[in-house]
Amino acid sequence: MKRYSAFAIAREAVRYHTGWERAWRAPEPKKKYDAIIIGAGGHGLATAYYLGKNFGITNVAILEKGWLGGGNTGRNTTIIRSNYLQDPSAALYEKSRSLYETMSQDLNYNVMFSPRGVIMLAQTHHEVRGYQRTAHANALQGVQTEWIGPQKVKELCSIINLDGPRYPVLGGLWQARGGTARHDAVAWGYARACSDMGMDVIQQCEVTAIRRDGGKVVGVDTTKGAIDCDKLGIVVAGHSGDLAAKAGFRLPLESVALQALVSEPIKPAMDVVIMANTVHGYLSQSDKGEMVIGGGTDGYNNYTQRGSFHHVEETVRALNETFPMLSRLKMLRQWGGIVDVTGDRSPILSKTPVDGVFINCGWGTGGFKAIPGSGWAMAELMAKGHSPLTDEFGMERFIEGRFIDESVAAGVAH
Ligand code: FAD
Ligand code: PYC
Repeated sequence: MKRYSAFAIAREAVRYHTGWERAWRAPEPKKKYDAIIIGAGGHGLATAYYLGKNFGITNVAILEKGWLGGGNTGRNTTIIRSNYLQDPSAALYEKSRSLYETMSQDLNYNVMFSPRGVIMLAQTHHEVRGYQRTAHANALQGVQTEWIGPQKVKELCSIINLDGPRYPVLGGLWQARGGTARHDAVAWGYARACSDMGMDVIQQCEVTAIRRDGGKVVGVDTTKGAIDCDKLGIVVAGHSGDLAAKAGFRLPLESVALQALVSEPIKPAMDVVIMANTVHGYLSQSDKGEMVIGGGTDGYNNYTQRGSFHHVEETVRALNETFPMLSRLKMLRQWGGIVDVTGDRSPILSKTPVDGVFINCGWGTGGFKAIPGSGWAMAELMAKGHSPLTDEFGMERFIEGRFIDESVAAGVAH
């Protein structure tokens, strides 16, 4: 793989850009791999990347039924933060946030990580107490966050109306090194690095069955034929229940649509990310100038991967109270993704009842921020059978009643 650099741009500029090579190969599947990952979203690709980088396992295929990054990874509002409450979550999300800091250099691919800072607004006394508690927990966990008052919120975000009639802004939980990254660049960067290590990223290849010999996985059937493997990682977000059923076990998950929209582009108006969880919406401004706005999940389970108009209306109506200038903007487009939600709003990174099958799912509305950390941890789990970052996130916790409750930190209404 030729490295991307300022020198490469200059070189290609003088030869009319004829020397760029394909970012990743488009191979046909081999008969057998040491490991197969189902799902070329961020989590699947990151898992494969760290299998190669950290454990030297490169005889790997990543199978994707559509196009890589075409699931939730390419549909989210790109918010990155690690201000969770419970210790196992803080460890995992902070590992992930710290990997985002150096991801562009590590992958030699500009993922446009922008640590512009994230505020989670408190607009009720209940939220004030909740976020102050999180700030204290984060201090003990070594995660840098702070509680800030309303005036500081206004300094950081001048378009905010502090004195809303129903929900005045009472302060916020501020994470200065939270922010955003370009979501599809994250998928593309990992895919290019995996391909460069000799792994096969195979698109348009749907897994239709999981084959077992007794209690052990031996391979998968796909729309491109049967492929054998020693280990299998299921990393398919909203389709996790479906794939688990193919392997012969059940998951404590629900799949629901979550949606977002962008406004027409405007001049720079805000340079932080805001999550306003009481009026319910989250927003940031993209580099192109669009206001990127997200809402809550649909109130019923579905696999439709599209938005619904009543959510757009509810989200924008509620946000207008706190951000009145939004009422003057036109909506440019909206979309949805299918997110996989667990009862405690924490992910599942786990061995499964089938020997050799591992599952990474349940990131729900908040897994973009977790991509590198999750990939790092899942690779360790698949390579060594255990990872300190995944120990608490096994699926047996739902039988044992050992929940990792992150319903406040999730920030999105379910
Ligand atoms: P995906 O990216 O969905 O990848 C799974 C892949 O598996 C898909 O490409 C799918 O096609 C493939 N697949 C499924 N079945 C099969 C099969 N049988 N064979 C082969 N391939 C298969 N998170 C944040 O942290 N911050 C945010 O701001 C944020 N905002 C969001 C806003 C919206 C509107 C949505 C929908 C989500 C948001 N999220 C956010 C959540 C985040 O996007 C997801 O948690 C994350 O992208 C999940 O990544 P993934 O790799 O697990 O799944
Ligand atoms: O988890 O930070 C998050 C998030 C923001 C928008 C959707 N999820």
